[in-house]
Amino acid sequence: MTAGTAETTTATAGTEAPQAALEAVFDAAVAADERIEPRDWMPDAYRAGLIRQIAQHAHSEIIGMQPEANWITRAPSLRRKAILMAKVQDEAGHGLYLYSAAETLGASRDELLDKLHSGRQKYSSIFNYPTLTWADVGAIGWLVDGAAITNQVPLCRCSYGPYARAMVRVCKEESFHQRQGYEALLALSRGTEAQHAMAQDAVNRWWWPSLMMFGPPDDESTHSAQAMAWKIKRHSNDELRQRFVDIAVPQAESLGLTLPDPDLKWNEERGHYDFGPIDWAEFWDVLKGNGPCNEQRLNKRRQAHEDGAWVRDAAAAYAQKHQQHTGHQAEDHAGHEPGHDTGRTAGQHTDGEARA
Ligand code: BYC
Repeated sequence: MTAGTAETTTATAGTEAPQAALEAVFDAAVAADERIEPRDWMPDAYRAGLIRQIAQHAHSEIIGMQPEANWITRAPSLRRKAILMAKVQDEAGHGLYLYSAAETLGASRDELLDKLHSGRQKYSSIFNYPTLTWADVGAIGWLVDGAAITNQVPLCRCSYGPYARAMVRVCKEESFHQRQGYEALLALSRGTEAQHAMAQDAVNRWWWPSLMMFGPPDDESTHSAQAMAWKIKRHSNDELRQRFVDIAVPQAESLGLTLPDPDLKWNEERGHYDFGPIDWAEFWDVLKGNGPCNEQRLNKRRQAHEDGAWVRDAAAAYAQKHQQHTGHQAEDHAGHEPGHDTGRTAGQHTDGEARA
């Protein structure tokens, strides 16, 4: 929201304006394409819907590290290994921005992680498929990150400020990820016959799951209508899926690879590629937990969380110590007038605390 609108909201909230007045300010901000910020009034369902989507997105980023990390130790060269490590680290960073964005809505990170670990919140279906060969790393970069960019670039204009701003950096990094995947696949495609076949096999396996990433068809999408009215989503699932197909087909041609869909054909009238039916039964089954790797991914995530407990404990202890220290400092400043110091300066105090 603009400062003026935000002030209006705060003022109205302070005088306990009726719900309708608050809603009117919110609706006007959304209609004017202004950003809703954490301290602005927002409908409960808007807040809940955002927490759901942002949490699912954050979970996808950190679970998405697993299938790729699987290949770090076996990357075919030092260069490929360094690139892949950087990419997997980026995904952790994306998770961090997104959990932080969810926290601005009042969700606690512990609670969100607990929901992921107990299966009460989802992560993207795509990460329940295995990475069988090195070519899968290329296919994920090209197709999965390509689909992610198509979906996430419009999220940079999402009505909720912290989510939209997080997406700007995420998309820049995703572009690098997509290019590295394309380049890795191109090297394989132009390599030996066996390498070419490996690249083709990976594309065959990742194509359909990548199309499923965009979510169910519009007529089965429960959240789209409201999310689009609130400008959280700017395009429907089917629109973005089509956009992705249109981008991917010529790229596959330049890669010298084919896409595993006999119905894929340019439709002059529509100005888009037609494509064959998606196996939605498989999609819903994966969401229910029955994909090839659901169990493995969640188990590994729970284990990583347990293994990281000491880091969280150490960080919490450090924060507490720091808090006590700043508390002492504040007391010192409050208790002593300038010029009436006891001789212990704040600097000395800090040093002492730090070594304690
Ligand atoms: N997988 O009403 P709908 C990445 C669920 S990370 C699982 O259309 P919505 C990367 C949906 O949650 C990529 N579940 O939902 C990371 C809902 O169930 P609930 C992740 C899905 O939210 C690391 C139900 O189906 N990207 O690229 O309007 C390494 C009905 O769906 C999926 C994001 O999260 C799915 N694919 O639209 C490499 C982007 N699709 O919650 C790469 C942000 C749907 O009612 N999210 N469901 O139980 C979005 O844009 C939207 O949430 C979606 C779904 C388009 C995904």
